[in-house]
Amino acid sequence: MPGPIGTSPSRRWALVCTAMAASSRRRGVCPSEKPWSRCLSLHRMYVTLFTFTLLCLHWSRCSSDDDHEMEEFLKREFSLSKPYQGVGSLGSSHWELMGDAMITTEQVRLTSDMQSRQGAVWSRTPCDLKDWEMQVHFKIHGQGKKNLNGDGLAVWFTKDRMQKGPVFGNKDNFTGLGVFVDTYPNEEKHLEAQKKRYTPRTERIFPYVLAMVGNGSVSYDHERDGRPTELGGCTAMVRNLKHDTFLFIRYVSRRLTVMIDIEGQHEWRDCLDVPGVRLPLGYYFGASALTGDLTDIHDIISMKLYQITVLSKKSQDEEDEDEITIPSVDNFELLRVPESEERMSSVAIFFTVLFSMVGCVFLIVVGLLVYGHWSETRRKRFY
Ligand SMILES: *[C@@H]1O[C@H](CO)[C@@H](O)[C@H](O)[C@H]1NC(C)=O
Ligand SMILES: *[C@@H]1O[C@H](CO)[C@@H](O)[C@H](O)[C@H]1NC(C)=O
Ligand SMILES: [Ca+2]
Repeated sequence: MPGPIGTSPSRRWALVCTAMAASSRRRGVCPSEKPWSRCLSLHRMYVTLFTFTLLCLHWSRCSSDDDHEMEEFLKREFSLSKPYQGVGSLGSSHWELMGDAMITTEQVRLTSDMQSRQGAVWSRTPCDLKDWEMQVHFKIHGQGKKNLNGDGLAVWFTKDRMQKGPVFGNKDNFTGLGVFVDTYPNEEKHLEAQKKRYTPRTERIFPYVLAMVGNGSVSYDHERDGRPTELGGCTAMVRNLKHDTFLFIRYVSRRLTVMIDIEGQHEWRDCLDVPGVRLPLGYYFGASALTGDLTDIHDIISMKLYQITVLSKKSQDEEDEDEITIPSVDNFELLRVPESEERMSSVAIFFTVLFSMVGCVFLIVVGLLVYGHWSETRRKRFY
């Protein structure tokens, strides 16, 4: 299995630094590991120029500060794997089934390929681990052609458990973390029906993996596939694959990282990476899925929880001082793609052109001055 990778420290500048890197990466313009080299679009550059300068000063520390190691241990009481002994039948089992979910020898089937199903599997034990990683082995398959299937599955770390609802089979206004594998593009279909089109910049290709943190009073916008509350996400073509597909959710030092392994190459691929995610202890792990008019088979093959121990050389930083009671995300605004981005961008283009012209004029003036000075001294030398 994949080993631990380094995390950056949780100091303020690192948070901002990575938040902005993540926010530019999630726009889909930054495929590489060096976000600053290529991915800042010009208009955003002006907005972030000042911060950027500060970040540059810290960048070397930002990227090299991996001087702590991590260890991971499988925690059986929070893991679900074959042969699923007692799950769904024994009260002593660590996991409990709900709704249409059922156990076979090969998987926990959350929904079958039928309409209006919802099923879930929930851990019975609240988890008090501070740093952890959940590795989910799942499978989504069905008869439906692309975009005629739905709705997807979710992995949860929430305050409440065993509650039915519209958010991939869990209740709305949930409290905690949800990571969704959304297989149906509701928003796109909705826009299509209105004969509108996406701008390429805001389009998300489905199936799409995304994360959301709820505090109990934030609703998941199903019609827009959770766009208003999206922390980050990525496209993941996970349906009807022959090989195994995995989702990794890592929560270490308040940093949420989601990775996927769906190519059958045993390689992790970054999906999202968000610092400053505050989740209380004592929440429950679970997974759920839902079908509506469109259907799919949503299977969980295993969920393995690893406790992560960060062996930091540094003394414990600010992290431990206050206990978290309500889930939240620092600098959530920074992660958001502004709704008014399209209108913004024409203003930004104007300023880009303006600044460029001012810059050119400045260069020409400087050039002329230098040339004048140079030719003058040359003339002096010759006469
Ligand atoms: C939950 O989050 C929303 C949006 O960020 C905020 O307006 C609201 O005050 C928060 N509620 C609580 C109880 O923290
Ligand atoms: C969720 O919260 C929103 C805003 O606080 C509220 O309008 C809505 O009725 C709530 N929905 C449920 C199912 O509790
Ligand atoms: Ca959807």
